[in-house]
Amino acid sequence: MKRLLTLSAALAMTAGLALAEGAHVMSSGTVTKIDTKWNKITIDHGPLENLDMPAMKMVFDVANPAMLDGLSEGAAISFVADRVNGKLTVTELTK
Ligand SMILES: [Cu+2]
Repeated sequence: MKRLLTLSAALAMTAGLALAEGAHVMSSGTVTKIDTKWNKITIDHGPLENLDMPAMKMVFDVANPAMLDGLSEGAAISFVADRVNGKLTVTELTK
């Protein structure tokens, strides 16, 4: 019985980790504008679950200017957006 309890505790921990990982899920969008001078990107994005935001077109800061390298307007991307110092910022981006 004790072993069973230990196992269920381990399962509960795993579920908790899965939830935390879920908040990190990639969102999809289309790049509509790239601003390398101010390190901003405009994305026509689908719903952002972690930010509780519906689909829309909006401007984000980018966490790292290198994320804009090789990116072109009209590109379909997967990305993670989060609030960094109160600003909506793209923290991960893949083409
Ligand atoms: Cu938005």
